[in-house]
Parts: sequence; structure tokens; C-alpha cells
Amino acid sequence: MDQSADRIEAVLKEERVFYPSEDFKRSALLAKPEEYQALYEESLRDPEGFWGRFAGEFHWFEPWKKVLEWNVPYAKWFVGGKTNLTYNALDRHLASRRNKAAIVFEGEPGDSRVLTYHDLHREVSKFANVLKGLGVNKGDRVTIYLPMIPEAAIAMLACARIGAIHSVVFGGFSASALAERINDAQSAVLVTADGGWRRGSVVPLKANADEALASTESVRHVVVVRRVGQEVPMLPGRDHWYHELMASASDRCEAEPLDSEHPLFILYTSGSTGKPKGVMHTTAGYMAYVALTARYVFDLKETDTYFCTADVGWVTGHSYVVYGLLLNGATTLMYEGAPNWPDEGRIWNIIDKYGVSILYTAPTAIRAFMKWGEQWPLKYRLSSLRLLGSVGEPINPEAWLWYYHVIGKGRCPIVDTWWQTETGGIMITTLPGVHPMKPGHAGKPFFGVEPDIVDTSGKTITGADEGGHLIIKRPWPSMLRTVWGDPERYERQYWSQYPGNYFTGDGARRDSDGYYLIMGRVDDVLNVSGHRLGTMEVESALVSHPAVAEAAVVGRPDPIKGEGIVAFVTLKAGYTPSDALSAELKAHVVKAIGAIARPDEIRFTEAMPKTRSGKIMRRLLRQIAAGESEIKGDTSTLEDRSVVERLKAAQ
Ligand code: 6R9
Repeated sequence: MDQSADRIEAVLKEERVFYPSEDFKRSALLAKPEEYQALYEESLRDPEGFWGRFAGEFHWFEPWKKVLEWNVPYAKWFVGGKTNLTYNALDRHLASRRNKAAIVFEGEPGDSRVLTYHDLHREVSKFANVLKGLGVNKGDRVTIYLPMIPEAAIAMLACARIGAIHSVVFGGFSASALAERINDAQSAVLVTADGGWRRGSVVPLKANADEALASTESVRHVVVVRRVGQEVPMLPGRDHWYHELMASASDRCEAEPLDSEHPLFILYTSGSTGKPKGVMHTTAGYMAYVALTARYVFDLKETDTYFCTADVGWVTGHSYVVYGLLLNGATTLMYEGAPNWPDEGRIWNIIDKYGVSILYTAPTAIRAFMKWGEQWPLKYRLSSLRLLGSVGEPINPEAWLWYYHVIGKGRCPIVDTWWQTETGGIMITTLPGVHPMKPGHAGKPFFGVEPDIVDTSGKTITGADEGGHLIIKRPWPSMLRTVWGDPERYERQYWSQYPGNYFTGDGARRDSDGYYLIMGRVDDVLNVSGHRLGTMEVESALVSHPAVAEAAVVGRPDPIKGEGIVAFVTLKAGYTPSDALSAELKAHVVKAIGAIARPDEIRFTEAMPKTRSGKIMRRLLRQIAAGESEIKGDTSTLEDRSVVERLKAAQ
């Protein structure tokens, strides 16, 4: 197989199409385009019938009276119903899956635990009683600041069991970011750990928590999980060891019947302004949507072992490490640490060790794997894999093809899933047994999702392959309900630009087959001499050059062209920056896309400023590219500040 020819061709034309194998289709839950089409059409024609039918699979304490009530921009799903997400994710499975693995855990140091549905049900019930014992009531907020350990899922589920609202804060966030989120949610309880493992060192979670708590007032109790075994100060009366509280907690706690629209969680995400938004999701609609998407997008089978590398601190971890999988009675694998610890083969080692059948990861990770080299995955047995997924950012065809060939060995379909914290679940993707795949294209809308591409006046763009704003034209069950404590921001941010439609903030194009290609955040779309150009398209071109490991392209104000293109580039080992290489890369982009995409400047850098979830912070690069001396806006999600300092110093 000639991969490099694949790559170049895909970037130049993006016309290659890959089909799911007959083997995959034979056992797929959905394998016929007509089936998808019929279900999709039904979901738009009769959303109440469609969603009512699927939600009917769940246990309800009281049936709903109406499937959907839509008062723009406020939706209520399964109005009047009472249910409990954990009843459906745990209790419901005890009869048939009691001793099936619910969570398989691999710690960074190599320790391992398996929790069956029976175990998880018991632990969640106990921790729910612990929370009650600490005075947590229905509707109270609980902040969870934990490593990727089973207790994170247990704490989330325990909240959901009693109707407390969890706010998970990624363990990589700093004390001040944690404090800001605790204050915004006014959390009554904080669940944390003595620390977590990351590249062999301890992340001092309890120390960060203590620092955060110095500037918060709402937290009455702190529960501390012992993970790393380090001495940490415990404040009498406020701080409690998890294992001590659990030792005396009853393992019986009935799931609380909750209104369909009872808040389930708040999750903070960066917006265009400095202050993170508390995206709020509710119970029943979220439950129905994440369960159905997990089932069909990942083609879940009883025998699957599913591994998503996202942290529970992000929405992907909420919906597709924990909730969507457990609702389907599946086995979900949690890994605590870094993908390159103790070496660059760790992810492949885990897949081999547990016989993982579905892998869901992010393009940024895939590009890191590429950079580390094929020798790592080649060392392990990956034959258990049958399906691959990608999420979080546009995947460049080169990474897609590497994933497909080197990891999937050309056997495994790839689902490139577009969605957002705000959407709760996957919105645009191919279904693995149904749709041909086009590298770089996310694909088709999921059931119940009606996207459109519009120009800034809100008019539908009908031409194929013409860029515009991606909007969603009707409510779907797992859409955010509000921004916590700021309904005005909710209305302004998502519903004011195209009244009656949800504005995603992303740019996209639709091809003649109805496949969506996500171009990136609208603020990442360049307008060069009146031509619309996705930063990602230029980046794809750059990374298809053998010297380039990663590229981030931003616009820079230009008096003549409107915007000029600055490309930040990291090189693969063995290459050094030079004027000649810079010229070569520019020519390479021109060859891949056209002269309009020629970067005005290539800036070589050793590292990109990234969020802790691995997204390149282009907002910062734009400011650096524009030569601004002060970096403005929220930098609390930045993984390594020194990267920005070095980039500025290199001006
Ligand atoms: C799930 C998640 C949302 C933003 C979104 C878009 C980008 C996510 C993508 C993708 C292209 C995909 N994004 N998935 N872009 N293709 N498959 O990542 O949520 O952290 O809120 O980010 O990520 O720009 O608007 P979140």
C-alpha cells in the first residue's frame, strides 16, 4: 500500500472514498443506506414519534405527557416524565449483565481494576449515600476534580442518582480555574484526590484544591480519594477521606425519580469572551440522545471493549466514556495517564492487553502518534480493533489515512464525529456500516439533527462545496438548555445570530452527496482577497509535507488582502528550520490548494500553545501573528505558558 501517494492525493483533491468492508457490514447494527435514510426522514417528519419510541426503551417512574415543547430558544423534552439516568445506566442492567465489566480501569503506573455492573451499582449507591450524609440535596452542585479514575465516574453517577448537579473540572486545570468554576456554580461539595499520575509525576490535586478553596466560600465539604498515597493536609470538619466515608455508607440508595428536565450537569467551556461558560444539560433528553448515538455511531455490541482516550473533564468523557456507554450496558475502558508513558506505545499496549475493539481519540493525538512513528503500534497486536473514531477538531486527510492504514489496517471504518459541549452528543458523522467515508469529511447528520449552511444573512447556501456558517434548525434532545446563571448569554451566544436556529460557531461546507466538511471555528476561517479559506485546509496541506509534524494557521490583518496567512509549524525530528524549507512549504501549499492559500509567513516553533485537551489555541497565535505585545483573553486552559512566551520572544 502506497501511503504517501494516498496522503498527497487526498490533500490535493480530498476525493478518495473508503467503504466499510462486507465483513463489518454483515454484523453492523445498521448497514443499509435506505435504513438510515428512512430513520432519518422519520426523525425529521415525526420527531415526537421517533424519540418517543427510543425513549420508551428506558425505565420511567412516570411517563412523559409530551415529547417536545419548543419555545424558542428553550426546549423541554419528555415533558412531565420522571426518570433517573443511573437507574437506566445501572439498575436496569443488573438482571442481564450483573457480572459484565462496566468499567475497565488502567492506571498510569500499570495498576488495573475492573468494576462489573454489580460493583458499579454498589459503589454509586454508597457514594450517593455519602453525598446525602454530607447534606447534599437535589439540585445542589458538586464539583468533581479528579484524575481519570473510576471514582470520577462513580461521583458523577452518584450525583445523578440523587439529583445533585455535577460540575466536572478537568484535573489539569489550575487552582484559579477551579476556583472560578466552583464560584460560578456555587458548589456545596468538592470531590478530589490526593493527586493523580501524569508522566510518572504526581499532579497535586489536593494542593490545588486547597488553594482554590481559599478564594471560594460555597464549599462545605471536601471528599478526598486516596490515589497516589501522598501525605496531604486534611482540614478537620471540612475534609474527609473517600474510603473512610465509603466504609460506613449503606449500599442501598434507590434512584431518585427526577423530572425529565432536571439539571444533570454543568460543564464549563471556553467561549469567545474571557469567562468560561457553564453549559447546562438536563436529564432525559441527554440520556436518550447519548444512548442512541453511542449505540449507532459506535455500532455497539455486547462483546465490545470500548476505549475513549478523552478525560472525563471534557464533554467527550461525559457522553462517551461514561453515560452513553453505560446506558447501553457496554464495557468502557478508562486510562489515567499520558499516551507516552512509560513509552510511546502505551495506547497500543492497552489495546493489546484488554482486546479493545473500538478506539475513540482526537486528531491531535493521532498526529502525535504519527510523529512518534509506526514502530510503536507495530509492536502490538491490534487485531481486536474493529472501529475507530475521531473527535475534537477537523482531521486532516493525512492523519485520517495514517489512522486508517496503520492502526485500522484498512479493516476498520473511521467515524469522524462532529459535535460540541453544547450539543451534548454526536451531531454529524458517518454511520460505520452504512456510509462510505471521505477523509476529512465528518459526514451526515445523525437522527433528528437538521443542519444547514448559511451565509451571514441567514440564507441557505445551496452550492456544493461553498463555505458558510453551520447552524442547526431545530432542537434535539441533548442540546444545552442554558448557560448556568446567564440565560441572556445563552440567548445571545447561540440564538441571536440566526433567530430560531442554533448557531454552532463553526464554518462548514456540504458536498453534492450531502456530506459535511467542518472547516473549523468561524473565527478560524480566513478571508483572503475575498476568498473563504479554512485554516484547516492550509494546515492539512502543510502536514502532508514530510518535514511537518504539526501546523496551525491563523489570519493576520492585511491592508490589501483583508487577511494574510501566518503558519506556525513544528518540524519532525531530523528537520531544521531554514529559509529554503520555508519557501518549500509555501510552494507545497500552493501546489496543494492554490496560490490564494500561499502563507505569507512560516514561523517555525518547537511547540504549539495548546489547551490541556490538546486543541491548539489559535486565538493566541492570531495575537502573536498580529504582533500584539499583550496576550488578551482567557489563558486558563493553556497547557504550557512558556510556549507563548517563547513565540513572542521570537518575534
Ligand atoms: C466534542 C468536542 C467543539 C468544537 C466544534 C468544532 C470542533 C469537534 C470535530 C470538530 C471538526 C470534528 N470539533 N469535533 N471539528 N470535526 N469531528 O470536541 O466538544 O470541546 O466543545 O469542541 O470542536 O470546532 O465547534 P468541544
